Amino acid sequence: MPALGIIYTEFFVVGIVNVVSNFTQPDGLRGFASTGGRESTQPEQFGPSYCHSSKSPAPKFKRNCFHSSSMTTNAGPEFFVAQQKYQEAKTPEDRLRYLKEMFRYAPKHKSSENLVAEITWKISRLKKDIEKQKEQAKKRGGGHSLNVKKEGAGQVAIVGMPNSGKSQLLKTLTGVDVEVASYPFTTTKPEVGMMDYRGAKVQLVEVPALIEGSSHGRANGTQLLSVARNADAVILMHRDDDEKGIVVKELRNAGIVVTKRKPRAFINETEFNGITIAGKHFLRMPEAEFIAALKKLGIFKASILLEEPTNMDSLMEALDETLDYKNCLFLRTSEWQDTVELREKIFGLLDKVVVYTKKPGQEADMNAPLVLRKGATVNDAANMVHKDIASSLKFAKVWGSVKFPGQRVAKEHVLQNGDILELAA
Ligand SMILES: Nc1nc2c(ncn2[C@@H]2O[C@H](COP(=O)(O)OP(=O)(O)OP(=O)(O)O)[C@@H](O)[C@H]2O)c(=O)[nH]1
Ligand SMILES: [Mg+2]
Repeated sequence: MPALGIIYTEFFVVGIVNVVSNFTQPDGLRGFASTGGRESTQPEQFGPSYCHSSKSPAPKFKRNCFHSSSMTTNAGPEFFVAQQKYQEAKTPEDRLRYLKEMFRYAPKHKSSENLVAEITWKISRLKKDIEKQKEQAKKRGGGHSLNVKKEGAGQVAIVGMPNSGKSQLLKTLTGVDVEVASYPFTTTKPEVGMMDYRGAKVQLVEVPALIEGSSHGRANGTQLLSVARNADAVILMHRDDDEKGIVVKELRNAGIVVTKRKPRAFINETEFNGITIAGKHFLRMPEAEFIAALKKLGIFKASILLEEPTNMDSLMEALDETLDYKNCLFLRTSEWQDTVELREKIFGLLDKVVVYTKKPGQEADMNAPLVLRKGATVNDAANMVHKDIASSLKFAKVWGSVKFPGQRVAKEHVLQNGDILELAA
């Protein structure tokens, strides 16, 4: 116990020293990379007390400085250790690791919201930088990708831990001849099959098994997760809730969010000073606090559009360009059957509809539907058939989602899944 006490005291001292010396640390992390110089033009906007020493002259903003670091006085010793390591880190990957630790140990109460938001933001920017670097390295010829070229109406990745039944699902739904076996890691490369859904073809890709640590590169994890990231949607196979939790976590660590959809908050940088908010009634924190927090992130010129209840956390998530939100179907091994409903759910992940076309006086071809995005209109469908048909369209009739069969509809009429459409040009 005494030994622990000493260690704790040391950490605490490191913490205090660290907070005071924060301003003097050199580092290259950008506060808000795309804001083009806002940091240095508005130094007085940032946290006053810890970003410069009282002896130093003009308080010049340092990019590594945590503007919200006055909050760190409430943090535990682990936070300060992580912050120290972050400031000493030499590589972007190390900086990211210690930022994540700082996030883990940052106090999570109301008064530290800005600090947490700032760390989240820095993590987001750094991840993006790292990804960009990786992309550039790939273009220069380094590394190889396992990504599968997309075909059909859309691509759905089947992910899960070993033996969760991924191959069984792929085989059943697509008829492709993949090995199903009781030993783990049977599938060693992405396996592909095409699933029929009412005449449309959905590409299913079995991603070789993910495990705990895949997101840190274990068992080829980085490449496997990039296959999932490349897909339009995900099916997550699991034998129990523990497996489900592990895979969700690994996906999340790789920037793939499957448990919620992207928050509907949008930010546009503008030419003019000031922050305007449309949809203020959705704001779930005092406006002044919200704007102050944005300014601390270096955002001074922006118009913000809120389309659902939004707090600082959800805004940060919406702004985080490194996150990829994907529709996901959670399937438990043994608890599914090859039914129309299952195929419908899988197709539904793509946010698309199938629409069959017919010529006047003829039957519709039910084997070759148009695949349109949800919300598409008669005009969109006509354009997909042929531009000339769209421009010379006289009228259109719909069977299916309308009040009576063969009802005449306008060009702007929104088509529903399974509709039959007659275009008269
Ligand atoms: N009872 C039952 N067994 C299943 C089901 N799906 C798969 N299995 C069995 O579970 C084992 C693993 O199935 P696979 O489909 O090969 O699992 P996988 O997720 O592709 O495994 P890896 O490729 O090794 O990651 C096999 O012995 C299957 O027969 C299911 O729905 N019900
Ligand atoms: Mg398999």
